[in-house]
This record gives sequence, structure tokens and C-alpha cells, in this order.
Amino acid sequence: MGSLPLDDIINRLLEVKGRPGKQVQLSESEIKQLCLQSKEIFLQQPNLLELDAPIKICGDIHGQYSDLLRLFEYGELPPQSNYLFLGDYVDRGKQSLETICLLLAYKIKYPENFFLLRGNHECASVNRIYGFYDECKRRFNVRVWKIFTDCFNCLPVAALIDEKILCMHGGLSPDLHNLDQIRNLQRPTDVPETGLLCDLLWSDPSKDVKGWGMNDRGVSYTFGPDKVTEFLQKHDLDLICRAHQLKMDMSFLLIDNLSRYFLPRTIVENLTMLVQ
Ligand SMILES: [Mn+2]
Repeated sequence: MGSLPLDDIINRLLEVKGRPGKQVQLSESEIKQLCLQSKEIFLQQPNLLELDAPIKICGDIHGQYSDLLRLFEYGELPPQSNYLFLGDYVDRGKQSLETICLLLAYKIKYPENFFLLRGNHECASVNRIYGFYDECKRRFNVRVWKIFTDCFNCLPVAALIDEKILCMHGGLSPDLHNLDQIRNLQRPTDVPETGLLCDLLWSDPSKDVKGWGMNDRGVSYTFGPDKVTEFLQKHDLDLICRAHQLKMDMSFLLIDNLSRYFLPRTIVENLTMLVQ
């Protein structure tokens, strides 16, 4: 992969394990290469990834780099375990840069074992406001933030595991009738304010809603258990796996396994979900 010292970058990023808050300052050209090379891989792979279990599925990291390192300790470093991350790598936490750089470095090093989906924070209009832009500007410059934006615009948006478990950051969409619609979403793209791509990244399930409801976020919809059941049956799926909402006191691993709420058709074995 060109002249990128990938192992060296990964080693430097892993070196601060056990030292929360310790920064790893990569060079601007290293970051640029991480973004360019990972972007190429994202675009070569489908927008609806087709993956096999066992795979560890991880929710929002949100710049909490020491939590990401702890997660790899629990779950083993790639490629000992295969990983699928469900988005929202940046914003809120203090170390979005280390977080996203390590994830992109692993994507480049193990493209067939390590997968990253897009979250609603992998979007310029969102991470301009919630911390990532400021971190890029403080530690580098606005140019670096724009390089990440170009990379984020190429991230895939959903994954299908063993043809039975559909994973995305947000949830279902009233516009989603056929999984080919996800496969056919064009990239690179910004996240629009309405429509299928927006909903996949923004919607939320609600136990109290029947059909589609308003979303308090002011974006997208909420969907009820009836919509989940209908969708799973229609597409012969077992489970929808998503992130996007803080659950209980799981401080960094946010996995909302809808089966807990919405009666799965079968329990899927051989899938390791990391929960704290
Ligand atoms: Mn989110």
C-alpha cells in the first residue's frame, strides 16, 4: 500500500494503551494516506457488506479512544477477531483523531476482516458542530477535516451477516423496500436530510410507536415493533442490529439488539456481540 508505514502507525497508536488521554500525533501526510487508501477500499467493497459470523459488532465509540483500546483488549486485536463497527467514530469524546486513525489503519491492513459502517456523525454538517472539526483545527488544520470528510463520504452504510442479520447505524426507513436499494446508493455522497440514506443513519426504534412516528431528533423517523417484524419476515431476516442510542450504563459499547424487544424469529448463534 504505497509508502504508508502502516505497522509503524498502528504500533504508535497502540503504544498509549493504559495511558488515557495520551495523544498520538500522526503527521498530516500519514493521515492523508490513511484516508485516501481506506477510501479506495470502501469504494471497492459494496455499500451493503455481506459478512460471515463469527464477527464482533461494536457500537458508537465517539472519540473515546481509551475505550476503543480496551475494547480490543477484551475482543482481541485484529485479525485474531473479525470486527464490524456501526459508526459514530468521531465527535463528543476528546480523541476522535486517534480513534478514526486506528480504525482506518486496521481497515487498510485487514480489509477482509475489519469493517466500518457510516454513522450520522460521519457527516460534515454534524461533525462540524459536535467536536471533530474543532479537534482537527486545534491539532492540525481545516484541510485535514476536509480530507476526513471525503473519506467519510465513501463509507458503506449497512452490512448483512450470514444473510440473516442486517446491521446499520440508525435503523429502518419507510423508503426501504428492497435491499438492492442499499446496494445501489451512490458514493461518494453527503448524508441527505431525508430519504433512505438519511433514515439508515438516523432513525430509531420505539416500543411505543405503531408504524412510523416522529423522531425527537428532528431528523428521520421512529419505527415500531410492527415495522421490524414486517421487515424481518418480508426479507427472511432474523435480526436488526444497530447502535445510535446510549443504552443503560454501557459506557462505550452501544448495541441495541432488537431481538430483546421485538421477538426474533430465531435466535442466532455464532454471533459474538461484545457487551461490556
Ligand atoms: Mn448516532
